[in-house]
Amino acid sequence: MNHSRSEELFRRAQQIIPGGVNSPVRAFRSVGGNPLFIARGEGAHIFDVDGNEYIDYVGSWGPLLLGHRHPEILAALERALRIGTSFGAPTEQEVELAEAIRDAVPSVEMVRLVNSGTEATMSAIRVARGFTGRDLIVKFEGCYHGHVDSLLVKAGSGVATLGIADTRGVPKAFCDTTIALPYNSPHAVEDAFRAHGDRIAAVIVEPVVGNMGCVPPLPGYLEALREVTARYGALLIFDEVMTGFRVAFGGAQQRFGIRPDLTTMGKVIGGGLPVGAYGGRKDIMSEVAPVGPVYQAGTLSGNPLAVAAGLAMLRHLKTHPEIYGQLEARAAELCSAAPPGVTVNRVGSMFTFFFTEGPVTDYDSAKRSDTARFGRFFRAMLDRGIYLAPSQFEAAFLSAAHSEEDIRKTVSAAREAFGA
Ligand code: KE4
Repeated sequence: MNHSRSEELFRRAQQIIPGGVNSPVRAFRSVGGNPLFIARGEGAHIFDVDGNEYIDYVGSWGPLLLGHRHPEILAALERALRIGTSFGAPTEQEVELAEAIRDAVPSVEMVRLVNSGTEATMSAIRVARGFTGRDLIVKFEGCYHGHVDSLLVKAGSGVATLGIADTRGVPKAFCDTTIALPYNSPHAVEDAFRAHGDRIAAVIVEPVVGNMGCVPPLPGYLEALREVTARYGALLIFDEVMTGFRVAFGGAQQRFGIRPDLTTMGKVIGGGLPVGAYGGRKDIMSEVAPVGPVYQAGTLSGNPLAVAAGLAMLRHLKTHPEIYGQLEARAAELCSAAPPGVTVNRVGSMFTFFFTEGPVTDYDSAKRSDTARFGRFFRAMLDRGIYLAPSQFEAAFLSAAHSEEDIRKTVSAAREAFGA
């Protein structure tokens, strides 16, 4: 494949943007080679600036559950453009999106819209601290909750891919208020609460991890988190930025039947535009300014264009519940292509091929993957027109736009690539 235009743009980009990208994982650093610059997307496909076509399994890292340029989302954006782009004042559609989220997510009684998943998690932990009057936050190694200073402690996702145990620039004091535990270990959580229980404000967890690669909760794990947090008067925060509206219409909390105190969301609820949200119990959300003493704000929060796209997305998912069964079946068919020696973790339409014997149940087992072999597999698939997540420690995503033909092509490409 000719990538000369991407290479030219990458050279230019690196002069002015750190690493030539606006988010580290896009730089393809852990898979070798240069990133592709994308010219346009259509359905389940993307086209790079050299005219090469790919079946897209990144989907903008989760938001594009309906694929690129879904007509209902484009129509909603065109309608929104006719009234303006931003007012910095409340609009009816923001109320409609908040109501659509409340109606879909079992534990959400009130919700605040923000502009990214990072803002959602940063705000949720501040509210948890304000509500409980406690300082400590528990998170899990390999989980990533956005680039929140105090949560970039042994984080997963970009940090794991870049091999940085912790990031520079975060004062030790911030790390001292964060306890990082192994995922899928109820004993580790029990021990932490036994030692610090009355100082822990909240546990924040990806109920299905996407950011060390896809790692599902072991049976009983989420129940154990729910029980121990309730027992010690700490809050349980489900970070559903990735799983929300993806692993079920009501998110992982609906799929696994757990009721967290707060939920953070993003990605799908913006339909490809910048939207984040945090919400949950009314008594907790009533702590948020201007009604309560916990401050949080945002110039473009509830932006009319982003809200229009998000609302169109949620309305489409609500009226087409069959999408979730279709995603389940096609993702299962796709993952059947993995050979022995490759561990496939999948929940719904998010999945990862780990190049290790497995099982992969936490960060330590995920890190045993052969990342060089993953890199070769990634490039072999790219050469065959399949665009996977450019990192062993990321989830790939199937959309409702992926056809049976796309799946067949991908399975045969994977069989060749695994062989190579
Ligand atoms: P954003 O601030 O990137 O919108 O959301 C942060 C975030 C929070 N919580 C979870 C569970 C997330 O997965 C994310 C962001 N996910 C990464 C993908 N691993 C976004 C891709 C990127 O960083 O470029």
